[in-house]
Amino acid sequence: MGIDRYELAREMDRLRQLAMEKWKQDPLPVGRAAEERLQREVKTLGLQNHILDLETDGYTVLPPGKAAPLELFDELQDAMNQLLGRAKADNLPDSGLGQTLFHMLPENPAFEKAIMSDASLTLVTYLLGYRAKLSQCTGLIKEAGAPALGIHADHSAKFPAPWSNLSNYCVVTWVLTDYTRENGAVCVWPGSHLKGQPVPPELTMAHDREEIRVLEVPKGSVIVWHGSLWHGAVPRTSTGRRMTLVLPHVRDAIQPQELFWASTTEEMIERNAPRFATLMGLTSAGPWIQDGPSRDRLAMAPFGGSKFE
Ligand SMILES: O=C(O)CCC(=O)C(=O)O
Ligand SMILES: [Fe+2]
Repeated sequence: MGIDRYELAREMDRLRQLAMEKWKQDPLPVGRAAEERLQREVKTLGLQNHILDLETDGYTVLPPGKAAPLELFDELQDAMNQLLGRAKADNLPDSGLGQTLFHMLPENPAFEKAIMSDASLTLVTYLLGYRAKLSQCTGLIKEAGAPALGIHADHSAKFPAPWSNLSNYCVVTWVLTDYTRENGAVCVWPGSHLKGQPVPPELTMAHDREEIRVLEVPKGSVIVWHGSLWHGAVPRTSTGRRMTLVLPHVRDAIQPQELFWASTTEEMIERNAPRFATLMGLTSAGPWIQDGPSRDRLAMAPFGGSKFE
């Protein structure tokens, strides 16, 4: 027997009604208004240099204290450690990602705080617009001997190249343990997002090239990158654990990798700012079944043509 589609439509409608009530408290802008609101937010939060980094290098690092107090990083680390004991984490052996914990968001409210951090969310807005949706809430755990992660662009295996300068997917990575070369830090090829092409096969293991920068940044940092940026991770040689919270996002019309509407509760929507429901995909027009799109949700769509909607 399949999923009860009538019940599914009713459940989704219930969440979407609540999302719409929240939206009315803070409707998201379209057109010129989107750009103007974003400019104000960037200025208020002092993110101008990070925007320049995203333009020129394709990534930026929020230093400790900018996205959230260090206590939140401890909370996130504890939440992941608790999950490690009981959730499946061996989906992708030999991928270079380490142990992976998928769809952690409903397991602990600390993840909601990370997703809603003003500074990182504003950078997501810059890359994907106000209607960006969360695509994954995933934990990576690497131990001694973890191999290098091949250099890749996250737009690869999703969108055909050449890619325009627009980001359609971006990653926000919360550094929960210090990143050093020995600890298996993320590495990037600054400016490679402007190539608009996947990494050629002969460069996927070119971690030692001079163009590659290893991001040796302390716990408490948050790294944000454009979906076309070439990046990977160096191998972990030191003992102990490298722990990372990975929060990829997508533009409104793109299908997220994890089904957030399937685990979002009314309490989660209620206790967060209106944008949370949008991140969960609950203010997007689709997906629908026999109920079809609603006129109200179609009216919330990014119809003004600005990349910041
Ligand atoms: O932290 C890592 O090893 C890199 C993960 C990665 O490539 C990504 O999150 O897109
Ligand atoms: Fe990646």
